[in-house]
Amino acid sequence: MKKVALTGAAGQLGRVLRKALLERGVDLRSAAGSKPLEPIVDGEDVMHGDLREATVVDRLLDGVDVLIHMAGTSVERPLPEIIENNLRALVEVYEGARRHGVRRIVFASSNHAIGMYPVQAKLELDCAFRPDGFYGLSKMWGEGLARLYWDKHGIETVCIRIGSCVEKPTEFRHLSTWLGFDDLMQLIDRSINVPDLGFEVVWGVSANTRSYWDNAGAERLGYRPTQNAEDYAAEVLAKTNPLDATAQQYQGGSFARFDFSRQDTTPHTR
Ligand code: 15L
Repeated sequence: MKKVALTGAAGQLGRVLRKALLERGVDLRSAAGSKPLEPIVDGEDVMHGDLREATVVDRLLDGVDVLIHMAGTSVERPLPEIIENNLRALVEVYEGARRHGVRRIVFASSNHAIGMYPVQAKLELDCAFRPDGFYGLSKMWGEGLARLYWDKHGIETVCIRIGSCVEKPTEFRHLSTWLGFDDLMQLIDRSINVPDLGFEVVWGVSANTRSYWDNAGAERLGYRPTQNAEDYAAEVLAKTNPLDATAQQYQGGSFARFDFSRQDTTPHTR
């Protein structure tokens, strides 16, 4: 059986993944950042520590086949924090994967790597990056790092460009960006188990009628989403859209709106 490690286990998605993977009987090591994790099953393999430290990464990756890397800053923050958590720590993780012969990493990328596209655009997987802030920029960099370690060191990565992974859609943008938990688990399961993936990028999105993203090109992964945000449309459309007029024009929503200084707020066409 494969040994799987999960970073960011105390985070919003990490908590969902940790519980669901344990329930599925995965041989899991869960890692948190500064605070120790309370075991949720007897004898659970848990740890915590700062991933910028090689000794912590060594503990994380010892005997591991696949790493699910969810740790890092997950929202827009000042650049120094992003650099430490999403750039430096990621290099340490990939270097650790080299040292320990980890075969595959599942990297939590984000839709914010392309958040400055207009909501009318339907994006393929090979679209150009249009990050909507330093956070989105760090995810673009992370995808580049993953590509480098595949090409130079043969470490496989699946980059999942996660949309809005919440229990159910609660606002208008989610009708396009939602990733339901069942679909998240299917994506993770495929990412762990499909053989010979090499380097793969996939939109982490459910089968939403209004999706901005097209997963043609990621067929090797065999991801077949079963959830659709449209099932919640009536509920969502009865509410006021929380985004202002600028944010509503961009796929990244409020992240695109943040620190926006152009007078003309319409998305650039080139
Ligand atoms: C993300 O990348 C964030 O981590 C999450 O908090 C959400 O904002 C999500 O994107 C989203 O775009 O809804």
